[in-house]
Amino acid sequence: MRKFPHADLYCLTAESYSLGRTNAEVVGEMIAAGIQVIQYREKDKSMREKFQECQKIRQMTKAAGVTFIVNDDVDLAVMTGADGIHVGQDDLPVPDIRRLVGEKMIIGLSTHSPEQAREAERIGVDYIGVGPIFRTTTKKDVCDPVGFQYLEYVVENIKIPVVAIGGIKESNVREISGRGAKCIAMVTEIVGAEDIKQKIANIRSRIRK
Ligand code: TZP
Ligand code: MG
Repeated sequence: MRKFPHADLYCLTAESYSLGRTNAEVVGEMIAAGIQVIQYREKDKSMREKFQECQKIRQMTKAAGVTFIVNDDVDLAVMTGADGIHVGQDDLPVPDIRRLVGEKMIIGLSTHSPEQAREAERIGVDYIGVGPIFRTTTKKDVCDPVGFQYLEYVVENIKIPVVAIGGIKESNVREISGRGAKCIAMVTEIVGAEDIKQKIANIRSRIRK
């Protein structure tokens, strides 16, 4: 049965912020640091390039027992044997994705309001993204920050796992974990670190357990 793992941190790829390292190199560092969930998110490459990268990252994550999730492209997720697919509110509808991918695959959905979170639960989403918590420029066409009120709403009212995302850094992560977020996603703070292992250790030392 599909299952979103217990994980304190959820890491995403973004090669243009990775200081010249490839996505696969960055994923290798994340795995070495003990990260349990990794999402392939890459907006600037051809489908063929993304496919080849996902094949490689799938091998690496599988060997390490790490959950591998693909952003946006359901075909890429299915064809590379990913554990999950993550979509946004304007992507393909979740019930249709579920019909295509079956019961085993994890489906994650980005949400920005209590209504969207409740609907996600109703339609069988496995975990929700909650954000952006802070202003971020990593994602294009991103909406305004959702505010702590929405984060607190989901922590109190939503039973499926919640992943907080958007503008979260080593410097403010405690504020988010302190508000009850059990799983926290970061893009640039981690892929853009000179020493990814050290950065993850620093972040972990700040998360409220
Ligand atoms: N979804 C909501 S905000 C965001 C995504 C993918 C980008 C977060 O990037 P960063 O660098 O951690 O602010
Ligand atoms: Mg999307």
